[in-house]
Amino acid sequence: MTSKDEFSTWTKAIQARTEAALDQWLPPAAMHPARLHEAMRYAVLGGGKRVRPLLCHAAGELMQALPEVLDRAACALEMIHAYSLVHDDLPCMDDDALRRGKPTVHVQYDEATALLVGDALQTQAFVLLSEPVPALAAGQTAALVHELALASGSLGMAGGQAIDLESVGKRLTRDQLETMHRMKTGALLRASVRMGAGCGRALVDDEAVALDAYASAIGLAFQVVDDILDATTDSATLGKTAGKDAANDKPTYVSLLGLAEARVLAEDLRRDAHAAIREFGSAAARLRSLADLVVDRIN
Ligand code: GRG
Repeated sequence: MTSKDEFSTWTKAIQARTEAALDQWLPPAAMHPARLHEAMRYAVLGGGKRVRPLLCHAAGELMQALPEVLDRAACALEMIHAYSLVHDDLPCMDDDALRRGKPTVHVQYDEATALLVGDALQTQAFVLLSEPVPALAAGQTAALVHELALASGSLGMAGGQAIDLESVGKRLTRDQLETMHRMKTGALLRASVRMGAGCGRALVDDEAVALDAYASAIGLAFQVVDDILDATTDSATLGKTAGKDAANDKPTYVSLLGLAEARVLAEDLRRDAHAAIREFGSAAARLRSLADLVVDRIN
């Protein structure tokens, strides 16, 4: 098997085990209140690239974490991510009708249900993550909860979203745009790497710095690529409405730098991500391939 085939087999296996674990850890659709539980499952299951679980498992494997423990962190991350998409699609935010190739939750159900789906997914993530498991010391569990809460809140994803909403129609400097994206998208991707590693053995200083530099580069690359895809790809391929950034007069890497320079930046960030984990050698091959997976979506 080539290393490319091996990586593709691994990604499919992690995506499948994440789907199965999410299915198990979400309340059954028939459980009272059934409409809410059905809508939560609609928002989470059967779609998405599962990038955060992939990062979590790859970083965790590097630190010899147990796969069953990583499933828990991966599903908590994915529930937070799914909640953010449901709320982002609401009419009071991005007002979108298409997500993962299907009608958004408020279109399929209604706005109040979509709001509650996001709320309940957020708390379900912490129910899952805070549950004591024999393989983790209590301090490790608390650190994981802290990491996810910090990445999701006003200093992370929710704060980034607030900046995003305030920025419509404005010109941001490159630093301001970077801060917004590091918070809105980067914080949860960084947490995916840090939580995966945090499920395993203790990190020595150099390892923590290296993983952080990797996560930081990949987090920003993800957003640069998302901006490029929004400007260059059709809705059917994306599974969500394309061209929305320009239509909504949102500052993006494409509007700031132009398409060609945005592509150069994505490649620079790929190189930064690879360089950051060089010292781990072949043990970090999957993290390396994940950086490629993120950037190669535009190629
Ligand atoms: C509502 C608190 C709150 C936050 C929303 C992440 C976010 C913040 C909004 C999503 C808006 C958006 C399209 C951002 C661009 C990058 C991004 C997160 C894309 C979607 O993530 P993917 O590509 O989605 O990982 P899948 O469907 O593959 O899981």
